[in-house]
Amino acid sequence: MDNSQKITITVCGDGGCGKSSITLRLVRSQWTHEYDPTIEDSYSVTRTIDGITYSLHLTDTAGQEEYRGLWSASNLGADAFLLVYDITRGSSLQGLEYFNQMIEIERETRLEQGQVLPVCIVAGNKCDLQGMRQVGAKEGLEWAKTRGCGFMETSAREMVNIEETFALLVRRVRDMRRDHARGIQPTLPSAVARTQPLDPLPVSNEKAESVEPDTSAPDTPQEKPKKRSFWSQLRCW
Ligand SMILES: Nc1nc2c(ncn2[C@@H]2O[C@H](COP(=O)(O)OP(=O)(O)OP(=O)(O)O)[C@@H](O)[C@H]2O)c(=O)[nH]1
Ligand SMILES: [Mg+2]
Repeated sequence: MDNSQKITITVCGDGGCGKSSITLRLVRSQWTHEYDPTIEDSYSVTRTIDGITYSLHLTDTAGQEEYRGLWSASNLGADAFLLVYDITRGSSLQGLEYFNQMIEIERETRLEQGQVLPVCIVAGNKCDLQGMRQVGAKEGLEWAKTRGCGFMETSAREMVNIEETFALLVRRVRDMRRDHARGIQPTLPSAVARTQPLDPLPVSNEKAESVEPDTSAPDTPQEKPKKRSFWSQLRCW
């Protein structure tokens, strides 16, 4: 019998920001330089987080404007949204506004219907390309925070913060479901899915840009580091 808990995730963002690369890194540990615009692809993967097995169903959506009309309504019904931008392209962060507005409407509809609210995590991808950075980590963090989203900088290429981003997302969905079951329903996006502050991770060799840890809504994966060298590269909120 399958006892895993199902979580549906819609991955969205502008064309070329790395949605497919992040998704493929999670589901297949696969990396490709080739750029092949996605129309829409779905994947399933299992992860055990804090002792619970989750079946993650990911939809890698189309970022290119010409394919966006194919965005299906079911994408909006997801438990969680991963909003991806490219730190080397400022317009890709602005592009997330389009998706966030759709999610806002969805959030209000679910609130009215007494359903569990969706979780949003923003991923500032391509953080390996430090020399080409256009969006500071602080700017990305602020964007995410003011919209009630969690935030991570990622590199699909260097495989930085990929598992951690999905672990953060799963924990937020778990907390959201638990609060909903207890009758605790957040009323404002900014009040959504806050987790308790944790001490910031020690950082020595940073791939992601440094930002003063924010004590109001930081999110740090709680799983024990497997490899010190890997964790020393991480910075997350
Ligand atoms: N340096 C670097 N390149 C990346 C990273 N992630 C993706 N890329 C590259 O960026 C390009 C676009 O990546 P995709 O994953 O196809 O982007 P996408 O968001 O799925 O694009 P659409 O399907 O068109 O919406 C590819 O050439 C990738 O190799 C990253 O973390 N670092
Ligand atoms: Mg794609």
